[in-house]
Amino acid sequence: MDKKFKRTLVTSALPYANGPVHIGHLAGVYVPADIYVRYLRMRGEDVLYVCGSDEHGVPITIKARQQGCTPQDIVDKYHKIIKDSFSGLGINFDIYGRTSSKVHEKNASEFFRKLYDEGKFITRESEQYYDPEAKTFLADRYIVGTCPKCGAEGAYGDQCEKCGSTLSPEELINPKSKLSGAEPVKKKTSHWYLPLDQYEKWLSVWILEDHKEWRSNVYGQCKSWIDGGLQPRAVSRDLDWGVPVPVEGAEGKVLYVWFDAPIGYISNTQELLPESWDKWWKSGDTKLVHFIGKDNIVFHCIVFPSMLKAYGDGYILPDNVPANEFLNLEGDKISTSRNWAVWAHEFLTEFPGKQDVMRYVLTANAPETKDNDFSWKDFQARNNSELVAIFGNFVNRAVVLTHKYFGGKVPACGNLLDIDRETLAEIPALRASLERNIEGYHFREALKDAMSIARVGNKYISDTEPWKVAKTDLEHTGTILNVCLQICADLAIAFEPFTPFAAEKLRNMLGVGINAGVDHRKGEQETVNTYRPGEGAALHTVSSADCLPSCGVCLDWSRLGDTDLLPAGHQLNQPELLFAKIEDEAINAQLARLDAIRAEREAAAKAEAAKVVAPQKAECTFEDFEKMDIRTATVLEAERVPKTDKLLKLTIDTGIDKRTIVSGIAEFYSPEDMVGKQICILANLAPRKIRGIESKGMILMARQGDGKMRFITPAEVLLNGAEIG
Ligand code: B3M
Ligand code: ZN
Repeated sequence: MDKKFKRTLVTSALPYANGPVHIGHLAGVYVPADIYVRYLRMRGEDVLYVCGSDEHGVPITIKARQQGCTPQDIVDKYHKIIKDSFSGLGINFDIYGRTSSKVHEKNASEFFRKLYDEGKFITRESEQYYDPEAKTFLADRYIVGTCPKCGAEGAYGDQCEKCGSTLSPEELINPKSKLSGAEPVKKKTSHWYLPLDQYEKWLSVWILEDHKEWRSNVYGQCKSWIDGGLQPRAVSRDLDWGVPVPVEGAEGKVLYVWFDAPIGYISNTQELLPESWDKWWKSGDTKLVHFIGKDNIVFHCIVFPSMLKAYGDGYILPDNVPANEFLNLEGDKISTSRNWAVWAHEFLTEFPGKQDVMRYVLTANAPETKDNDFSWKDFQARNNSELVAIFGNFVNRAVVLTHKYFGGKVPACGNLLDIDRETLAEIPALRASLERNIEGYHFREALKDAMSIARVGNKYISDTEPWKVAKTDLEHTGTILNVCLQICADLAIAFEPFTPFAAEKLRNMLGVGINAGVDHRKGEQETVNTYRPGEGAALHTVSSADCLPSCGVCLDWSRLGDTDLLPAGHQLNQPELLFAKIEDEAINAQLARLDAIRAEREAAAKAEAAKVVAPQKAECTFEDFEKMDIRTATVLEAERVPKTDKLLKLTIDTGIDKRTIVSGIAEFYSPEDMVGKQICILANLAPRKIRGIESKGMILMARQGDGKMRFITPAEVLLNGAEIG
């Protein structure tokens, strides 16, 4: 770590407690942050990992209304689901708090009050939409109407989910309140604003000059905000769910969710470490890193830093904000409202024991520089041909052969041949690259480095064929297996940040523990994870004083790449498979679920399209109309026009004559459907040759917005040739 820092405070975005978390959240924020934190802990750094639920904001009140319960019921429900999902996936926060806690309410309230007292806000009166029936101001999300951009119904006052356009409520056509259905009216209200324009110069130096090393997506977004000129931003809302604005005369107003949520990072730290929290937030030697998704960049790089700057009192600013782009699912944008997602809690029940596979796949495909795609086939392939076939296969061969030839005891390392030496020499270089990549927030590349260690091992055991050497030279077999087992121990260290469950399983097999570093989950008391022989599991949480003396073989990041991690004679435990193959059935079930959702969505979209009514055509005169000879006729014969999908050739009786019309209705009617039907035709349309057939006239059809067509027939059968007009 950079010398100027003594400790690292890592936060990951507080998920809204209005729904479960999905793989997009995991890939974008929580898995990379967890890798980073586990790595730093193993390196012996003092690190604190803080997160929690974001329990305010309008979507939560909307959900509560939809489900006929209170916002508190909603956040209680989802806080638990989200928290359990994270722990199921091995996301090891030091604390997972919540912004509806008392500590947070007090904290956010005091934060606002200090800025208010010091005159750091401006107030502005504005006209906001108000529901005259429900007698309440309406947040943008509470107003729905027709999208001015794409014409979709049900667009929200801030966004159209159909076409993705950002909107303001003023732009909606036919705006209606979601609460009462009433037409909203404008009403005056006043709010507090943080004058971001006053921080523009400072932000420009701090970010654009001093943080050129930030990821280009983050830097680029900040630059375009700053270049575009910053505007004062409202920090309060007319709403009854949130932290009340702590000012006289502010009844019915709460802090804007994006004002209180980032303060939640501080509140959660206080909750965990009531005595020492400020060491983490107010010392210049703390490195603060925010892991977020790209839609949160402005809040974490511009708004929250301006809040902290305005507050003063020694608050530190982020050293980096490694924001990820978005993860798509099977080629489509993940969407909560369309249920197009893989939900973490469902994954955990449908794929028990496969947490590491998900962590691995999400890291291998992490959307670090651009949006990326998750597909179930790729999930299966990466498991079967990487985790199982390379990592798992190598470890299994090494441990099984050690049991076969040496009773499960690590054999001595004898004379090394070139291939042995060269193989061992590859590890330190991979370790250096892995470290560089994690410290530079390049987790995909770091995972490749870790995987390269497994590839090196797998290639080595295949090339040296210890099972053949054993027939003639048991001593050299021992040397080969010694090398393999040292690499297994390297893997047990290197994969701990990425696939902690498999790493633990591997350490159990090897009969070793690991110094997984200090964590703060037990509050002020510092704890260390390590292994004590005879107790079975490879990870124990003990106080640092108890750890080392009773520890058997204890791996440590600092020894990754050493060639004597496992001493000769050390007893291994029985082999277990690290990873199991994932069969087609499991994958097909997921694909079928998604197909069903897609089919449902397409049907709904079609039904929606059907409703679109074509606009009226340009005016015509009665004389124009009179030129058209429209009359009744009956279909006598019908056949498909060969080599076409759309055309029927019809012989019809027009009352005047019998003639042929070629019509593009084969998509909707078979020849049998048409024979004997009375239809209406435009008789005097100039004849045209279609596919070599002369067509005289046109059948009148009604066409819906989705393209569906039906022929027109009189209300009761008439004589052929009856004029229509
Ligand atoms: N809850 C938005 C989100 O989940 C928001 C993050 C808050 S971080 C302080 O995308
Ligand atoms: Zn739209």
